[in-house]
Amino acid sequence: MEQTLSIIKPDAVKKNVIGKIIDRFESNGLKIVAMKKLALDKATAGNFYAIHKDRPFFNDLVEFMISGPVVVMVLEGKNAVKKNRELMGDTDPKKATKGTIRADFAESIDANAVHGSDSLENAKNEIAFFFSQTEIK
Ligand code: IDP
Ligand code: MG
Repeated sequence: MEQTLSIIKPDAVKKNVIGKIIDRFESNGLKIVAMKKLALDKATAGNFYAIHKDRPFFNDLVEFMISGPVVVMVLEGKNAVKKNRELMGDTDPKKATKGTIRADFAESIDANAVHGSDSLENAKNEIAFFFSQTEIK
């Protein structure tokens, strides 16, 4: 069993598709073992995406992530990290395979509906960034 961090980003929350996105996870063998809805502040969003701080899109990414509430979840299942990335689809929704979350619910590379950890090591760090062990059941 693996755990990974998922975030439903502000664009998808605004579109009222939280339930539809969660259904993709639950229908594909991923269990929600922790979940909260919150509004990120600039410092928190910047720290979460610190790995991208030198990329040209960093400021836009942070502004986007604080533009509205997000839903942060820990997903658990077999090969959860890879499974979640498959369900999400390509970073650019225009390149994402039909039937993936980003192809179906996202508009653009900056407003792309979901975040998902890209490795088991990053998943552990990202889960610890948002949740204490007692919040994961
Ligand atoms: P990922 O979310 O598929 O893992 P990353 O490369 O880790 O993609 O980038 C993090 C986020 O930064 C993306 O989900 C997207 O919102 C934003 N992003 C990535 N590349 C670009 C870009 O070229 N232009 C604008 N935003 C981008
Ligand atoms: Mg990434």
